[in-house]
Amino acid sequence: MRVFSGVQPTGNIHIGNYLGALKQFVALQDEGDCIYCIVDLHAITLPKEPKELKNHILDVAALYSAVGIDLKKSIVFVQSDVPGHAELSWILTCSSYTGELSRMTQFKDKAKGDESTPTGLFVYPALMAADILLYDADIVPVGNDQKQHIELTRDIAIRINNRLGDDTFVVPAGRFLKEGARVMALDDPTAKMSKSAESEMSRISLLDDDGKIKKAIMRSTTDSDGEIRYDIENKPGISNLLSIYSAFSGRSIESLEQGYAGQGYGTLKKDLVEVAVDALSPIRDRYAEIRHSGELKAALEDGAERANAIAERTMKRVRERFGLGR
Ligand code: AQP
Repeated sequence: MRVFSGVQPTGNIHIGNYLGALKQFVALQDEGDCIYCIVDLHAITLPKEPKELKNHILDVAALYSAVGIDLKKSIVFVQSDVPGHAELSWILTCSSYTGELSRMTQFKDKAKGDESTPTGLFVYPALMAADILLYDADIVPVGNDQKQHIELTRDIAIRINNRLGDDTFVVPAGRFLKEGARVMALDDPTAKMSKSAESEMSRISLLDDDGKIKKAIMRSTTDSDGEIRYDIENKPGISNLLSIYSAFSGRSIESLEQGYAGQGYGTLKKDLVEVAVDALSPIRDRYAEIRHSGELKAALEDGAERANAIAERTMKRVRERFGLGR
């Protein structure tokens, strides 16, 4: 089984990215051949300060290792080190429809109908499809927000396979977790926790210190009825805290509801601070060890070589099927 996924090097990697995606990346290493990318070409769909981007690329690589991705076992690499992503992205762009791209909710949310929206944001899903199809991936571990993009990837792959042969692309499947697949903002539990939200209190970044973790959880938005119960519709704040607790600790929501029955929100929040700090402090330590090491740079070089070898095999097949080249 081949596994592929990626994270954008846009800074502020948070517990939503961790609980929705990175935790799966680690677990799947025992089940298949894993390829984990730092998708820097995706990051420039909105303008980025070049020096910052370069730093964030190494930050994500170090975080991959810090959360438990084995840099020798899995292939970890930077997207722009493999030219096949951009080439296949163009080919897939030509096989996608403007109608289906216009329906992508992430595009609609970010573009908001503004005519000066970068075109890259519009064709982003074709690049994401290229990332996945380039490696003949069977499984793509991601958060719920990527469901629509995975569906589109499958549609494009099937469309091309129907035209050019069933074995042109492997049709991938998304993999989503039960708890953690959609972590909401702590200060507004109706919005997704995101790297780009202005308020620092909306998220917990993986490198936040214990004080910041405590502040964000203790100040998180809840409700006034005082009952610890999972109910997304009516109690989004408490439901979000229960989900995060469950994803960090492995305890089911039901067992948390029973365990906290009759107790106040303050107790739940205090315990969650402890659970989060216990989970995140070893990640911070490992990150500090590896971030500026030669080991990390060597791993990315090796990863680029191994990824390129697979990508080039796919591109040969794809160019042939499309009749490209001499
Ligand atoms: N809130 C979330 N809950 C669960 N999973 C999440 N993911 C993102 N946010 C949540 C998952 O993390 C992986 C990497 O995400 P990405 O780097 O590709 O960027 P994104 O989805 O655009 O992340 P953000 O934080 O929301 O960034 P901005 O603010 O820039 O848009 C993906 O698997 C994603 O599903």
